[in-house]
Amino acid sequence: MTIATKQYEALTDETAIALARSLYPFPEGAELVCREIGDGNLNYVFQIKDPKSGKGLIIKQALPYAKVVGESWPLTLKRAAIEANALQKHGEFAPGLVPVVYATDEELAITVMEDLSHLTIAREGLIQGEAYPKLSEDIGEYLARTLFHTSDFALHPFEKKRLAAEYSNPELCKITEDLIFTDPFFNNDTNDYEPELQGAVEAIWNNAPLKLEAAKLKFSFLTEAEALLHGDLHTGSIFASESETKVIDPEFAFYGPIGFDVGLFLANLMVQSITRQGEERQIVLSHIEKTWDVFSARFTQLWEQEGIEAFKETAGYKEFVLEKIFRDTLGFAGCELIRRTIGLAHVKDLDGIENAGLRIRLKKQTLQIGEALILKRAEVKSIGAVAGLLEELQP
Ligand code: SR1
Ligand code: MG
Repeated sequence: MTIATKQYEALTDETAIALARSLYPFPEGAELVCREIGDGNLNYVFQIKDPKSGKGLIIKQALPYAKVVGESWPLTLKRAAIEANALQKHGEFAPGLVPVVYATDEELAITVMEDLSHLTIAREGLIQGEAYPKLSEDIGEYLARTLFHTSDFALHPFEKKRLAAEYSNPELCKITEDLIFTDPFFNNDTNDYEPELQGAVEAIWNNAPLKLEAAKLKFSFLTEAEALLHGDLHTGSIFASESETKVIDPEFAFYGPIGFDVGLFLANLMVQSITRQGEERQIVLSHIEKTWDVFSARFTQLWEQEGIEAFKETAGYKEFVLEKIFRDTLGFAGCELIRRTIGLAHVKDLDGIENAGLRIRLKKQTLQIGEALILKRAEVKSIGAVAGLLEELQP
């Protein structure tokens, strides 16, 4: 559904309620309550609810600038349409794993979608020690289904290239190119880290082999249009409970290398594993292994049953593709670990650790693991070996 358009203006609680009333059959006379619940870096998220009936919806609105920095960082409103379209496109292939979109409006830069407030943002839940038993299975499925079905392995080349053009997202990609692939590897003003990390940070800036590998990974991100990515699949982009998982926020969606989505998710689980000990850590390490296992098994099955590529049965080709995705996954995960530690956009898993000594120690470990993943991504041959590497580097 498309809403009758008007000129862009930032919503307030009042205008969000009025819009919600016009879009959703709330009971007659319902006294709607509105809360702005967005905790991301870029947008406003309004939850509008009728406390009596429990019915509600979400209105997400893009601002013409990055909320995390302010009006000095202008940002395209087109990202709202990219997000709404990507939610619907990914929903075709992974129904139940993304929210249902009720309405969109390009002019107002909003997406109106199902209320997921019975769920928790996975990052918050994981920090509280939640285990989320379905998380890795659901995200492994989501990754395999969305990425396979939007790739050349499943689509006619005309349709694939049409989608790649539709999802051209240069401004949001530029944020990733800068914040993940460039700035943390140089002495750039956007970087943000504690003085105690200065030595470790300078070691990264002066590590020529590491910078060469980061440059190669950036080149992959810039040039390899393999599938329609979510583009920002960290644990803050996932709502979860014991029994449900929903992927939200694909405003960074574009055609890019498959391993980027897989790597970002795994890196954010790795950050969690670094903050945990003993059995609690094992739960997260198991999620890391299971995500890859489910992803690769489902991708293989889709390849065999639904693949349209002429070479699909050529001995070794499927294995070559999966090995390439795995290698990319590790490299991208390494870049995400480094940028979440010393770049502009941090994560609460690490920054929320109050004990300064412990926080710095764990951040140093995060940097070491990030570096190892980037440098050793061609040598590490299995997800089991990744878990081994993590155990070795986080005593
Ligand atoms: C200015 S945006 C900073 C970060 O927030 C988003 O969620 C992306 O991860 C981006 O890199
Ligand atoms: Mg986001």
